[in-house]
Amino acid sequence: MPPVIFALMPVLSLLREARSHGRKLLAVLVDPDQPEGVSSGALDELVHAAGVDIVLVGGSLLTDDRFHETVKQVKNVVPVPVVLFPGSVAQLSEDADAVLFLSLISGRNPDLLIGQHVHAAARLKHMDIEVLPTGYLLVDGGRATTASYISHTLPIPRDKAGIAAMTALAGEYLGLQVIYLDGGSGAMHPVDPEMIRAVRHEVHCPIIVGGGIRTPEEARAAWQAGADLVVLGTIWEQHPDALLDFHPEARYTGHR
Ligand code: 1GP
Repeated sequence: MPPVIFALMPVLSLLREARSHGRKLLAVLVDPDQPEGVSSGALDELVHAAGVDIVLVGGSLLTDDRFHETVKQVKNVVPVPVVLFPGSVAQLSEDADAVLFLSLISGRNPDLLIGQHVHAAARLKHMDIEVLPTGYLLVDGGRATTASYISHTLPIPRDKAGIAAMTALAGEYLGLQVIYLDGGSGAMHPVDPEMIRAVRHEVHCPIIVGGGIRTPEEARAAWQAGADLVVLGTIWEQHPDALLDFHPEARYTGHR
């Protein structure tokens, strides 16, 4: 008998379906620039044990050339969608299931609003990969982050929920299908739940939140405020076992 191959649900459908059922999703971010590289076995175990729904791969700056190798390695071991979170047009790979096609709408750098995208489009049209039009908002997380430095943009002040909400709404009016609120990797403070709530109040599309989330309580606060997908980067890189505390049973919030 031929092997049964399970097709993965498109990522946008996964996000929308979760949103409509109030099911909260968890993603881990694999930075291809980690000095040791990724341990595939450890990643596979963790993704299973912690019930991770999506694995993101990408970084603001790559100092090494392990990107393609990392995407392949991750895709080979995890049973969930692998989604690119590209810091530049160099971070596109056909081996992934989807790509966050990011427009940095919190900033005013034209190259990251519609610039790099033109180059990316020319490559993506030859790839069999789902493209997710994503409004990306950098939010001040208490320290300068690589994302903000590299992108030449100012993050939205942490206490200006209204700016974030109107920026996200403008993004949705422009046709973006997903909003990503990011304090930047290693942020001192996660995005304030008040800001997530304000954005949730204005937009209908799925909301991703990441940056500085280290505890299940912080993740839960983000989910309760309206995040559909929470992204963990630094915490699982530094303490992989900590991921087990984010198990799905701890996730139900009853909030949409
Ligand atoms: C950054 O949202 C991600 O873009 C993850 O951030 O590394 O702080 O978890 P952390």
